[in-house]
Amino acid sequence: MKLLLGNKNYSSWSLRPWLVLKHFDIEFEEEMLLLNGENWKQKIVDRTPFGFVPVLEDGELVVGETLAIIEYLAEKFPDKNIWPNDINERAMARVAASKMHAGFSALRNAAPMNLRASYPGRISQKEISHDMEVLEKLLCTHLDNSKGDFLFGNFCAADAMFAPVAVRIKTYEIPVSNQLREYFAAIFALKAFDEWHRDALKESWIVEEDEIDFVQANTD
Ligand SMILES: N[C@@H](CCC(=O)N[C@@H](CS)C(=O)NCC(=O)O)C(=O)O
Repeated sequence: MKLLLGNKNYSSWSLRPWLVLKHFDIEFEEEMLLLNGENWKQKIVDRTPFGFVPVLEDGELVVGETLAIIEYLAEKFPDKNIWPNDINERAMARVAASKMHAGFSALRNAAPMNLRASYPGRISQKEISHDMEVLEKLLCTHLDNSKGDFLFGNFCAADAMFAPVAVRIKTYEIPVSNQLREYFAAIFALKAFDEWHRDALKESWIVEEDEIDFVQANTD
């Protein structure tokens, strides 16, 4: 199995299935398709079904779209408990993951994932206040009922979906409740996250479109 992924410093969507693969100890290779450099877009278009990373290749099978990749892994490795065991928790974990996949666009647009950067105070709270309210409510409801450090006890696919949010909150020092801060600390403490982080810090490529100066100069 091979995961095609983007630059680790910036590619929030790639981080999600990569964390699932690593954390659950699934053997895989990885190949980076750069989100910068000459002809980068064409190179990704040539290798992927929709012109986006991540993509999982398993023999002849090519799976695009983050959530579909995670679902495929959960079906292929049922003993790994990539989703929670309990049917109700599994449903709620999928709701949270779907909310992340389809929503939080104000936060995602205003605060691109950029692991190496530190830009406290650069994000307008007003712009992201609705997303932050929804985020606090959604995650804290699950954390209140959780028997562990993660949304549904042990780390699961839903937590992987929120890992890039944890990075964004840290990079831009966006204020959050203590409960969320502790939750994000649990994500940062994962061995798999640490490995991704260390890889990201070794990269020197700049993706200008994901740098805050560019983002803020190009938004109304
Ligand atoms: N809906 C896709 C989104 C993937 C996505 O936006 N990936 C970014 C990298 S994080 C990408 O490939 N960007 C290339 C581009 O914007 O042309 C998924 O869930 O995997």
